[in-house]
Amino acid sequence: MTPVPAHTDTASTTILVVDDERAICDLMKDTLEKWEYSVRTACGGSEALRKIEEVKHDIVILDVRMPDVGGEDVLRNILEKSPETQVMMITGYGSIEDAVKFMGLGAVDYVVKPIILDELRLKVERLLNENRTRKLSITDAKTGLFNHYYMNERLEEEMFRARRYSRPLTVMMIDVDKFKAYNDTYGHVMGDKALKQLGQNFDSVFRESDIIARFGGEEFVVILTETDLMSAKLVGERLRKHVETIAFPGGEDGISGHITISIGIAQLDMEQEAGKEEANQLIGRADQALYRAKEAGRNKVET
Ligand code: GH3
Ligand code: MG
Ligand code: MG
Repeated sequence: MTPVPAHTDTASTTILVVDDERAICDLMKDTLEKWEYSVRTACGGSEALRKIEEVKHDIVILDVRMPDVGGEDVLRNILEKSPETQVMMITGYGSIEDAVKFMGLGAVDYVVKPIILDELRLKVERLLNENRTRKLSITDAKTGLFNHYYMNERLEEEMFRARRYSRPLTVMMIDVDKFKAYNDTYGHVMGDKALKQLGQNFDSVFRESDIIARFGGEEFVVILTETDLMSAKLVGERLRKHVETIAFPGGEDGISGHITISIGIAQLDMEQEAGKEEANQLIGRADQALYRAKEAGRNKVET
C-alpha cells in the first residue's frame, strides 16, 4: 500500500460513514482513522440526518439500503444542505444499478460490499484530489473568497431555487470607494492586504449560507439566500458601518489606513414566465444601485 501523500491534509478531512450495520461503521471508522482521517459514524439514516445538520463533511460514505431512512433521502438532504460534500455510496454486490442511479442524483462514486479496503483508500484519495482541484478553481487567490466563475454558477442555481420555492433572493454589489487613492497613498501591496482583510471581515455580517465572491478588482458580490430587500439593506448598512471602524494595514510609519465601501442591492424579480430576469440582469440592477450609491456621495447603501 502506498503511503498517503503529505499534501492530502488527511486530518483536516472529515468523513461521515453511514451504515445501519454497526460492525461496518466500526470497521470503516477504525480503518479510515488508521489512515489519519477524521471520522464520524451514523448507524442509520435518521442519525445521519442529525449529524449532517451539525457540521459539513468533506466526504460521506453512505449505505444505499437502510431500514429507517434510505440512502436516497439522505443523499438528497446532503446535496441540498452542503452541495460541496462528496457522497460515495455503499451498495450490495448485485445492486450496482442502484449505485448508478444514485450517481445520476449527484453521488460521485460507489463501493461494493464486501468492501475491499485498498480500493476504498484509493477512491477516498481520488475524491480528495478532485476536491482540492475544485476548491482551487472556485477560489479567488487574493482574498480566499469565491471567484467570479463560482458566483455565476451559484447565482443561476440559487435563482432557480428561489423561483421554484417562491423564496426571496437578493444580490449585493460592494465596491471600495476611491481605492485608487488608497493604492496611491499606501502602495499596491498594502492595497492587496487591505482587500484581503476586507474580505475576511465579511464573515462577521453575512450568514454561512450567503455566497461571498470577489467579482474582480476592488468589487465584491454577495448572494443572499432567503433574504428580501429590506433585510439585505440592514445587512448592507451593518457592513458599511463595520468597515468604517476597521484599521487596515497602512503606511510604514504604522498609521493605519481606512476605507469606505458603497453598496448596491437588488432583489430577484419572481416572474416565472417568458421574459423572466436573467442572472446578468439581476447583477446589472445591483450595479445600477451601486452607481447611485457612488453618485449620492459614496459610503452609502442603495437599492
Ligand atoms: P470609486 O470606486 O469610488 O469610484 O473610485 P475607485 O478609485 O475605487 O475606482 P476606480 O475604478 O477608478 O479604480 C479602482 C482602483 O482599484 C484602481 C486599481 O488600482 C485598484 N485595484 C483594483 N484591483 C486591485 C487589486 O487587486 N489590488 C490593489 N491593490 N488595487 C486594486
Ligand atoms: Mg472603487
Ligand atoms: Mg470598481
